[in-house]
Amino acid sequence: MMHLHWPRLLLLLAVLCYLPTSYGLPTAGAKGDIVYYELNVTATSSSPDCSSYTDPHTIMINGQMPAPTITVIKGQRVHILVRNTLPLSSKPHPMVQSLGGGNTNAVTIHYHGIRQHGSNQADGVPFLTQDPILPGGHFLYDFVFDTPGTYFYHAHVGLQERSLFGPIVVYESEKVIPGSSPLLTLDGNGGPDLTYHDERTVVLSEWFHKSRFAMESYFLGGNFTIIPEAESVLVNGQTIHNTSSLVSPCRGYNVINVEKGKTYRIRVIGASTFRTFGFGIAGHRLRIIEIDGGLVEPYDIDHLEVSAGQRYSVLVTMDQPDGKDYAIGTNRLWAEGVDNASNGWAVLRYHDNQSKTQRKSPPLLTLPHREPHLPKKSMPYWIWDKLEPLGKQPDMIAMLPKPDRTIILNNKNAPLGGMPGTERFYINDVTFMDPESTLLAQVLDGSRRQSPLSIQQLKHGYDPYLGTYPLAHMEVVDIVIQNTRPRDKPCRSHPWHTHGHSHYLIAQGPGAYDEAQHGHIRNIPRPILKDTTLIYPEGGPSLNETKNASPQEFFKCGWGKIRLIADNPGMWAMHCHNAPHMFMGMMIVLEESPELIPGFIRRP
Ligand SMILES: [Cu+2]
Repeated sequence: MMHLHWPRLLLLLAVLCYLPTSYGLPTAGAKGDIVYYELNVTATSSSPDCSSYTDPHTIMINGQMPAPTITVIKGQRVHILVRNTLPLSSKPHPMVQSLGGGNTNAVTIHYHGIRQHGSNQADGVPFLTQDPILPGGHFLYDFVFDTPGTYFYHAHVGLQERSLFGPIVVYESEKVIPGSSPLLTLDGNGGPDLTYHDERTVVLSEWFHKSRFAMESYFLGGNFTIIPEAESVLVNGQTIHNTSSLVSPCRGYNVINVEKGKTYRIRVIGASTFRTFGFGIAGHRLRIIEIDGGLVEPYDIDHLEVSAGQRYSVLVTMDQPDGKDYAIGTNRLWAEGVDNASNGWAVLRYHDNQSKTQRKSPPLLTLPHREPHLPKKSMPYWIWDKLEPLGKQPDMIAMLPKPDRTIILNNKNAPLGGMPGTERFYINDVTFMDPESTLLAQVLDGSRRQSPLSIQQLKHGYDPYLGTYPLAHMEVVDIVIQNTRPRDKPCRSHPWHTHGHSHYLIAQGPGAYDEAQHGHIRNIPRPILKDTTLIYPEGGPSLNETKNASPQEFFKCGWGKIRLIADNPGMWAMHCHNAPHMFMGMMIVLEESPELIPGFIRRP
């Protein structure tokens, strides 16, 4: 374990006092009672976009998509019993199986953005923190929702998360539960108090006209060309694929009812599995107040950039003429060579007194004419350098000790072992494969191997003996995520997600990261804590300049640097939240102070 000097440790402890409560000791049972949830994983026939395509085996929770919302108050300990009621009959594709893919009906559920401080065993990553739950089996997730904000839960096996996802709302206190009082007020942390009347949730997801099984086989098989776009973009599990050929039954567009004059906290959840979306509401400004669970200084804008895994809360005041519908729309961002239009629409409906008395409205099949302002072009770095934490919080980055190390993650995509027609994603030349047995179980039963290498000896932070990126307890690490592209393919964007920790995005830039040249750069003035960061495709040579290069050459095209504190012993995934990329190997394991795990995690 790394040696920490006492003054340095004290400084770090002082800093941690300012961080969200998850950085303290685990707060098991802090509220006394445990809240129980039961989630039944089901396969249901589904056609949510009014098209002729029906998926006979859509994996959901209790037959619902989005899955039921989990609502708790900060500090609540939960027992979530997940039952896998899927049939046993599904057989893994031989190709997929031999390549380590998870194309079975086994499931795990991950609670995205929940830090699981002291509860690594409840993080829901197959073969890292638990064995997958087989059909007929069940698993009890026991943990504390210790940080308020907007989160979601989703399956973490193969591409199951494309239909198995549901919102998580962790309230800051009893006082902001909708209905508890006419006005809900968030503590401004010495800055502005944030006040609203009620809240709504908007979940963005994608719907493919191809079975999960077929797509998983395609991604890992030998006839891969490109990752296909979703046929439909769903808003709260609904949309219309093609308005000129409606197939019934059709639920139409999702309608979100609001009242004129009121302000709503709208929680926007990026549960897509591939694309980043622009999001806006016609005629309304969005005031961003929360990102990935952290409150930020209010920032007014007409659209959001929502990548897979990202969440926002925006305050929206209903200040437009009453009795009308306003379109909620999306478009595709960072979609190289693809039409950026999306069919993901919904409607914000001001209901005056007259419509309030209607018991049930028929499915909404047409949209209002006026469209939201969505960005015409994808904008590198968006507004990430303009956001700052809410209120008078100290500059956390200035207070933290200097980072102990910089880990470099060089990403690339290339055929598997040079086999034409295959494609894998590699981090530092390693494509992720499921370990042979669950890593956390190895730690707990004492069989986990020890590396002969010290952390200082590792190239780019990777330990080839362990197959992981080891972290020492309370280390402050910078992680540079470097995009690259092959000579003949455009650069891609990647939304990177850290399990078990939120992180600060502290710098980003085009082309290649060079430690000597860029090591000191801090171009995010007031970094915010978040758990998903989009690494933008930007800079580097043009396609024309590289077309005659060797197929073995890769060209650096954009980077981001995040900082995190290794304060949570466990086996943590860190991966691109683009599910096909992750499925094709774009994932690493942070093996964090394994010697402390047995004494640190709370086991039921
Ligand atoms: Cu990716």
